[in-house]
Amino acid sequence: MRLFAEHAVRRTLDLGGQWDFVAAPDAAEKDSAGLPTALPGRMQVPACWESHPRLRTYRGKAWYRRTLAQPADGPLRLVFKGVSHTGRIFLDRREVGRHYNAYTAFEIALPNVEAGDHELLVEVDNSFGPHSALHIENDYYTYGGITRPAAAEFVRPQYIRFLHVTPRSSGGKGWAARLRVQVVNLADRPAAVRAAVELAGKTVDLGRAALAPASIAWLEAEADFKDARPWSPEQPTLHLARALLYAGNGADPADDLADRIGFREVRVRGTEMLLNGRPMRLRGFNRHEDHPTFGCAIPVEAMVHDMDLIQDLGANCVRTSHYPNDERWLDLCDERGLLVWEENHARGLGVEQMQHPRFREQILACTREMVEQHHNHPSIVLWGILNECASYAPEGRTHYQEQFDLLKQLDPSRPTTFASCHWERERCFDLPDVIGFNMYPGWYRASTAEVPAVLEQLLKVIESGGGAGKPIILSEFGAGAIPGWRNPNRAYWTEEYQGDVLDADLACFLAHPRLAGAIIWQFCDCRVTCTPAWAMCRPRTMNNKGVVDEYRRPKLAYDVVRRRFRNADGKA
Ligand code: ADA
Repeated sequence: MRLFAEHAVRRTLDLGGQWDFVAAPDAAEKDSAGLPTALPGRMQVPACWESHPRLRTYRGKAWYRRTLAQPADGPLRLVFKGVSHTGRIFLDRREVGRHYNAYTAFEIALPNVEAGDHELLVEVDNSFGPHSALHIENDYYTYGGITRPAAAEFVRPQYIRFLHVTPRSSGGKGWAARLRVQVVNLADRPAAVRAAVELAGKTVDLGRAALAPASIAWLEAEADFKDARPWSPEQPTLHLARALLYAGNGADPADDLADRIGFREVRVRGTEMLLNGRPMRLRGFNRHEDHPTFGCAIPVEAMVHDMDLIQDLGANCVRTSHYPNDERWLDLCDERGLLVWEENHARGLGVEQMQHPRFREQILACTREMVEQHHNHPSIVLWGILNECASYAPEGRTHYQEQFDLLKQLDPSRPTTFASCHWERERCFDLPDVIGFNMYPGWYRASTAEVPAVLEQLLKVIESGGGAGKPIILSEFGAGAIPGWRNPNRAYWTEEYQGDVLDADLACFLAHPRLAGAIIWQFCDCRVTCTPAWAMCRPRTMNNKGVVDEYRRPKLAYDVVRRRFRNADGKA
């Protein structure tokens, strides 16, 4: 399920492949609980159901079913890396778990499942409605299906849930790291365990713990890794960290969990961001997980193609607008040295939407899951929240404050940010470590000739609005171009005009001493929710601001951006 093996001890079964399937309107026979008894279709896992010719715009419920063979009486851990938007999981028709939000993983750990065949049924719902505060009609498409990998894990009653490694440089004396392992006791009686972590040629003992029945505990230790080779975009050296869990006085591990880590440190110093003590300036792309064939369930081979294009363009970073990404994409970023701004799932929510009765619970869960699940990726250098939400209002500010507090509590090692678009109205510039701002000179406001003046105006607003002395990233800018529409009149929507806008933007932003980054909106054209409101400003019902189109065919802007990015100071 990752780009490397996570387990040598734990037995796992990849649940990928063809499942039985039925969409709600076609489910003729149901049991007394309303679950279908006949699932005559077939659907791939992972995939979006919109990839199927009959379900291209289907919004609603659907069911997936397969048989699962439990090898022996004992625990079963089901792991879903992404079900879009809501998943309810049934084992032998009994609901065993549920999860909301397409973009984070969840587990269902059952202490005792009988040996033999079981029916695994998953109800998936991608509808909008009062149950959903984050998935709403929006400027991107939210698909349906089991869209990321899934697995069954035949764990022991005690297993490792998380391994978190936090590296830090020990002031010129090499590297050190904090090692934390979260252990779950599924049994209804106490258990004694011991944990260790193997990393960079060392085995570090994390000590013993007496676990209460049905409980969770952290074991941790600090250790030096003086000579470890650091991770950087130029030399993205990864180390395999492997947590081992021993039951009682056992000499053989009862469970294991591996992850890849990089020794690197991100800090903010005044208006600069530092990576391993050296100034880091971001130049890159916002990227939606979207593809005309695969929807958001992009296969690794197609992710690699995106990575090849992004790096060919000379970018060094990607922003996961506007939700946590597939961890295999993050694995690739780790391997290829692409820096990541990862953010939680929210785009453009106004005051009323942030007061939705489910908003707080759903966004806090998403934030927590994102940070817990992606803690080890060295490529992630910024945690972001709440793109263009109501940070201009006191009600909104309360949420920003709470989420920044949560981020710092979960991971104090990374700087925090959010992307605003509110100019003088903004009330939250004082909260994050790094300021992000989205603006579209030459598109929604001003002309290309006015780019430098608009930037100076923005800098003043930020300095006087609470952001003085902090690093500033222009987190979105760009223009729409209908692929293939070229016209010497260089009018709106032509590929020529998009190139002109990005050329003017990058000439100004990349060289500007006050900016710590410039991130183009966007890498590829993406599908949007088809409502009259969006359709009227989104020709093809696509957001057409990609530098490549949805099939990744370069527009004229590709070469413009490539020239600018490849000269880091922005000279063409
Ligand atoms: C906003 C928003 C993006 C996208 C963009 C646009 O800044 O954050 O998601 O909608 O505008 O294309 O207008």
